[in-house]
Amino acid sequence: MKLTIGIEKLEEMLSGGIDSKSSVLLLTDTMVDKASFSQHMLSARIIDGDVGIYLTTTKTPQQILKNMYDHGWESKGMVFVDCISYTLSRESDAKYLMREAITNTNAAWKNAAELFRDALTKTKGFKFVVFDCLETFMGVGSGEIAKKIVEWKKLAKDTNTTCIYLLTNWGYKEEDIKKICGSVDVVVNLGTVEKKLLWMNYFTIGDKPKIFFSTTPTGVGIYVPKILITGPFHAGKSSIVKALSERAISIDRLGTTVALDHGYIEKKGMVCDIFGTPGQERFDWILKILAKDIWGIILVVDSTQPGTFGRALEMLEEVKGYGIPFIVFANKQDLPKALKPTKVKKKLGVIDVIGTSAKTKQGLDEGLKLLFDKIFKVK
Ligand SMILES: Nc1nc2c(ncn2[C@@H]2O[C@H](COP(=O)(O)OP(=O)(O)OP(=O)(O)O)[C@@H](O)[C@H]2O)c(=O)[nH]1
Ligand SMILES: [Mg+2]
Repeated sequence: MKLTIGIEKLEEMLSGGIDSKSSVLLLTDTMVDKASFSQHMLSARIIDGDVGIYLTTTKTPQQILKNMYDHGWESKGMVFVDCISYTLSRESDAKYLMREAITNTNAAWKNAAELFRDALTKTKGFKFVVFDCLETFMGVGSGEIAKKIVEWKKLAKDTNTTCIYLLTNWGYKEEDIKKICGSVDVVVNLGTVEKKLLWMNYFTIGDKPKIFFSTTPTGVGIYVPKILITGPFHAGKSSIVKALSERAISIDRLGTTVALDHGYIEKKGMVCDIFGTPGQERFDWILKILAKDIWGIILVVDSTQPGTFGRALEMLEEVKGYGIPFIVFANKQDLPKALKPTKVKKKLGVIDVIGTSAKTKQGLDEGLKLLFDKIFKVK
């Protein structure tokens, strides 16, 4: 059975979700907040009825609950295996509390492993477990850790448990990483790349494409740094940027854009910055500047003005580099004279046309999602 985990693109990569009762390793670079990533998944599982179990070696249960609360994630009924409070001399009412200093790796590992086994066997129902994190115990050796994970894999099957293990690669030997990767069912890589002085986090499995993400106050969202929105004069670009965005600014004079629109979008697992161009020809020189480093294009046309479609295609040519995904918004569908999207599609001769209205917000979210899907083809 496939389990939903609240991160759609990752579910697609896993052919519909994480396999129930499987063991997954989140193997991450040093600059990724792997704990938040896994807590987002955990929240989705708790909402779906699983019991969440969280083994922690670095943050106290209170800190974890606060992080989850701040993001609006569900943490109801979570069971903690607390391997840190004792070391920090903090009070803890965790159900499973390690009474061994984390600094004594061998003893701590033994104790943590016992508590982990206890938590899995004694907690009733379907369980989703986050083991945060393995690197605390790397001192006992990768072979020992891999051996235990294999043992727990069997235990997980017998106790209806799905396990997520977190491991940051602090430059361990390749053979050590290989051993641990070999002990789980799936390895999800969380990484970071630098693009134009912007550090971006991604996840991927094997040699599948990298999906960029951002952990925002509302959770893990698939991240596109720059989408361009262009189209003829008065097609509705600025209105669409406003309608789609959490925050938006337009640099307009007398009701027309003279420089650009900027909006920040954060919705339904999607995060992006969107840049709108002016529509008037006298500003076409700005188009080329705004079109730098874009990941996708939304071409907006006014569906009541088929006379402007030629200009729309010219503008698309102007900004479209080779292979950049684009879609067309056949805007102003709320107006009675608007051509239907199928008609607009025929006239323009392009594939993806969505009927939209900046007034009623019809089609805007679907259109954006379609563009995201084109940008991140994972299948
Ligand atoms: N009925 C209707 N009116 C719209 C819609 N979208 C935009 N408008 C109106 O169309 C006019 C132009 O909208 P803008 O959003 O400024 O268009 P623009 O493409 O940014 O225009 P320029 O920057 O001048 O090229 C405004 O009066 C909007 O209120 C829509 O979906 N339906
Ligand atoms: Mg405008």
